Amino acid sequence: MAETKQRRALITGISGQDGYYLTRFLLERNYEIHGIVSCRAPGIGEAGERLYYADLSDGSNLGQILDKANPDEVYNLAAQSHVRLSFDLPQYTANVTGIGVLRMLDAIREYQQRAGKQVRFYQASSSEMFGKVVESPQTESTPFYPRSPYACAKVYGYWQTINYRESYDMFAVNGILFNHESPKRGEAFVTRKISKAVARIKLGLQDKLSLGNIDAQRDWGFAGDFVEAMWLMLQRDVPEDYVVATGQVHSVRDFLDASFGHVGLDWADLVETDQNMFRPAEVDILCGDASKAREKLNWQPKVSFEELARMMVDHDLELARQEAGQ
Ligand code: NAP
Ligand code: G4F
Repeated sequence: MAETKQRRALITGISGQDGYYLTRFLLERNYEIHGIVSCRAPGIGEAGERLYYADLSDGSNLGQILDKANPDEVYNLAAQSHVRLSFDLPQYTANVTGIGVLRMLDAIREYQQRAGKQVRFYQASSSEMFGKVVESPQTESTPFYPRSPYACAKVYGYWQTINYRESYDMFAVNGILFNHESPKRGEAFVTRKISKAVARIKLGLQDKLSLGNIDAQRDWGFAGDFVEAMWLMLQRDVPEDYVVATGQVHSVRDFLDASFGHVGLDWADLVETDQNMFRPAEVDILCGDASKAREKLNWQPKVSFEELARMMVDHDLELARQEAGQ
């Protein structure tokens, strides 16, 4: 029987939430994983054999990394991904989250010529691009109305991905992913901020939780489900862009209900408002229509909103117990 060649994936942003789940997903499929970590990662100069230091604000070593990794698939997950922070760091966010995509695409275009092979490229595009939504639910053909420097940068990356696909016949796709969360979610994002606070309040390690706009509504899914869709997009014969979403909308208040309720607490007296958490321009509501992903990729989410909240709180309870020495 002919042996199938082991495929190689290069993941930027491998240390982030999605990098964690995608790495595990691809390892289960026998991929050889190579990852790019930023200069903020610990152990500078001591990265393992398949980890490379690079910064998407500086394209100088991306070509060398591609030569070493020799990937069949590249997943571009690296970004300054915090929307609120992007208002404080708009130029940095444009450079990394926007022009960083161009740097990756260009490095891959040149690498393909050197190596004489085609690479499949996934760009982590975002539902934030729909911003002040012009229709609901949002599909692949809904016009964008970005409401933050982050969203503007993502729109730039989205169009460069299409531009390189059409100009240079590259297999480059955008996954337009709606919010997805997990126990690996960064602690500055609202769901994780809540689940961590629930656990610490329950164990007496914290008194209050400060939040911004709790009326905001999102289409929240589980990151472990969403990384499968990234991979499926790269397995198609034709490169196309896909919305990935659950189609279910919940408010931050709903997440408070589900997570505090899971440990038998009422959040009404425990949550206070912090004006610093409000954004100069807010995205009030997002709701995705993932019909195309369902039909063409045979993809669907498995974890419900309530299960997600419970999973995150249970994980943070374990961390809080360790913190409390229990
Ligand atoms: P995340 O946890 O914030 O991870 C971002 C990753 O990017 C981290 O590994 C980070 O490494 C790296 N990074 C940041 N700045 C960098 C730079 N200048 N050069 C190189 N690497 C850099 O994000 P995530 O939730 O996994 O999301 C993955 C991608 O999907 C991001 O592009 C995000 O914008 C996009 N997205 C996310 C969602 C969502 O709901 N999670 C939805 C739609 C799109 P360091 O920590 O070392 O800086
Ligand atoms: O958790 P968030 O910070 O996520 P946001 O802004 O929706 O962005 C996330 O999802 C995008 C996909 O649509 C990604 F592209 C992006 O990279 C990121 O992963 O905030 C969610 C909502 C917002 O409306 C925010 O105003 O929660 C509201 N919120 C209320 N209080 C808060 C807080 N958000 C944060 N981060 N912290 C608060 O204290």
